[in-house]
Amino acid sequence: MDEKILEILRARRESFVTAEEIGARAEMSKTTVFRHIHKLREEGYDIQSQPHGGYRLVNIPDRLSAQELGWRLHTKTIAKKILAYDVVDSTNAVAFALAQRGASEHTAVFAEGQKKGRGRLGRQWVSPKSKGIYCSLILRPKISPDQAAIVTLMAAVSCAQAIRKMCGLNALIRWPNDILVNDKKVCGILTQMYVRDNSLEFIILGIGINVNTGTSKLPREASSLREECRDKSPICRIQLSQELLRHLDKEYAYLVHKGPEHIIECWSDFSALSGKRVKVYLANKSVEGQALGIDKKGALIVRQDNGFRQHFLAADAIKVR
Ligand code: BT5
Repeated sequence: MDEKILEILRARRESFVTAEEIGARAEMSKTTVFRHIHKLREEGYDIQSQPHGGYRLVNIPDRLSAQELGWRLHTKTIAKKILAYDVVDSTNAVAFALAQRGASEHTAVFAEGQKKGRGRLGRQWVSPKSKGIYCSLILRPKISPDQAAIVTLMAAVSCAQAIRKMCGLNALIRWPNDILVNDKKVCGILTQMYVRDNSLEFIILGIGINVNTGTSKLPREASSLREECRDKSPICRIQLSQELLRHLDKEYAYLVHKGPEHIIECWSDFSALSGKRVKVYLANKSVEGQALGIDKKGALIVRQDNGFRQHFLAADAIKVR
């Protein structure tokens, strides 16, 4: 019911809508309209009222609710079903448990904050409440486990596109899973897969973006989009999330229907490493050379000084100055 009232108010944001009109359109009594308006205000909706003039929606709360995230999202696959939580341990853990119980690939899990946000290899992802975007998508692509790395790159391309479009910042991808602005990490991606009998059952694609986070809360080499914007004014997390979900929807459709070529092409436009001298860190050694690009599986191709080329599917890589 709240949704119906919001729909009516949103459609006429420039003028007031009377309680009678809302009641008639939402098929409820005026008293019920009053009750719902009161509830919406308690949830943080700024609804202006005029005696006998009705109601006008002035502002929506800065909260990643399923209702706001799904409002006119119009994606085909990604986030058709949105679950939004206040604080969880990790959205990846929530999505993983849901996927194991059969949740569809339309499912997206969002949280305002995370107590045990995860990075790769048991690292931590700092997730202050109500400042960032923390979300995990359940994906069930029909690919083999050794092709799954390309999904991380698909997400990285989508994140870079969304950040550039919404914030006008020069977002670049540091292979495999970081988004940098002005050489500082503003976003990280954690892809986890579940494999049974050598076949990929599902992927949990976790994305963390520092949106309005103050730098004091972040590691030294990190920043947030707000901090990197010239005017430093708050960025609407709902709009940015929607932008991201739409890019993911488009890129994911390309990937599953047409293969990885489009991602590889886009990736090189956004790459912070292509053509640069890099150092690739593996579990017990590091390799230096020139980054040439990525292959069809999403592996980073590096030419060492002796001319030898290596393809790295999973590692950490940094630019060497
Ligand atoms: C990542 O790992 O960058 C993956 C981060 C994925 C986070 C999302 S949030 C939603 C979903 N649910 C989860 O639990 N996780 C995903 P990695 O490349 O291993 O980088 C981790 C390193 O980044 C840490 O060791 C820190 O140095 C640094 N770091 C931690 N928090 C950060 C932050 N908020 N911003 C930038 N850097 C951070």
